[in-house]
Amino acid sequence: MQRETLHRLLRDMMLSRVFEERAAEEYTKGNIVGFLHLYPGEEAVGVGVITAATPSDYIVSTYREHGHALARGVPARQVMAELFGRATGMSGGMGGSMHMFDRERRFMGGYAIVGETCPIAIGVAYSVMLKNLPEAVICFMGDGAVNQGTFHESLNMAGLWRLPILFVCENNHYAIGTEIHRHSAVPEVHKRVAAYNIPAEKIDGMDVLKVHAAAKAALDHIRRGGGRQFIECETYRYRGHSMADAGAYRPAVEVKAYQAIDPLSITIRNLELKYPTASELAKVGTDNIGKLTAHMLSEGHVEHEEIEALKQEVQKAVDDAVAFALDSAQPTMDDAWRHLTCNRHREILI
Ligand SMILES: Cc1ncc(C[n+]2csc(CCOP(=O)(O)OP(=O)(O)O)c2C)c(N)n1
Ligand SMILES: [Mg+2]
Repeated sequence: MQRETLHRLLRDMMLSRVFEERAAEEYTKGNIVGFLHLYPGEEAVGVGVITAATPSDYIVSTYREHGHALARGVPARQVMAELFGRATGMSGGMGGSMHMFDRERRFMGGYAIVGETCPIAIGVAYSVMLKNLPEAVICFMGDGAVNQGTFHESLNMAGLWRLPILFVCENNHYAIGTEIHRHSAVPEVHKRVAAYNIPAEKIDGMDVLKVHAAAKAALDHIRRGGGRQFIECETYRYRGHSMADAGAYRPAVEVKAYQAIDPLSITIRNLELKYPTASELAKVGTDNIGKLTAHMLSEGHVEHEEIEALKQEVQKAVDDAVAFALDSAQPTMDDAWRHLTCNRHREILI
């Protein structure tokens, strides 16, 4: 892999991590209200997949999408301002955390309803197929979505019509507090996908290089006309489901095992640490950012000083994003009306 791509992967994961931890702080200060679902721990999935996309591919995301938007190149200022509900936010301050949208970047939204991304992505993919363009649609969903009717109906259509779509299941093993083996008769998501004639693979979602390689291969295949692909990325979220959830249903060692081995010390600064044993660590694997940094250092793709510089760069971008959001105006009532369409005179529109 090219040095430039490796640096982008590392930067985007670090930016996502620092951005999200700062969003948590701003939420506790009352600057962000409503639901806030954060992404620490899962960066390798979003960043690995989105960096494999071309600008002409589409992305349909969930409510845990801030890191996805950042990886797609939306400036941190616009993402933070949206969380703050300001007019300068990427959805004009009217979407908030769960409804980020950027048409120019083909970021076709975050969605609050579990399983909602699937039929929306199918619609986009159907339009790409009709136009016969070498473009792909990326559809994210969580493991909690896989028992929704929309998931199965969408997979059936994608398999039947060989739509140009890459489904990415972010399997963090939990749907809020319910572990996957408690809600799915067959917890191996990729195995269920076989029923719809869709090639599916399970990937280590804590390893950004593996995610990137799998997504790139799948997207190339789709753009060449091969149609529908599915990857299940096994990952982990360090925090609770949302800021309203302390995540007390998970064994402490399961969470701390990941946090303790994070060399950037970004997620752990406010936590009392109890280091897990080596055998406990072996069971849960290695932190995603740590894995990539270790690889890049050992292969000579990056120097320690560059990592420090990168940390400072992302910290500056996030500080700047918060200052920008605080400085921005709230949307007005006129702004709210501007986005509503009402066919008062009952004209025939189509
Ligand atoms: C149709 C529907 N049912 C229930 C909810 C409430 N809800 C919000 S998030 C969530 C869990 C989803 O878990 P998962 O898909 O694994 O995503 P994760 O939060 O782990 O990223 C539920 C049940 C919802 N938003 N939509
Ligand atoms: Mg989940």
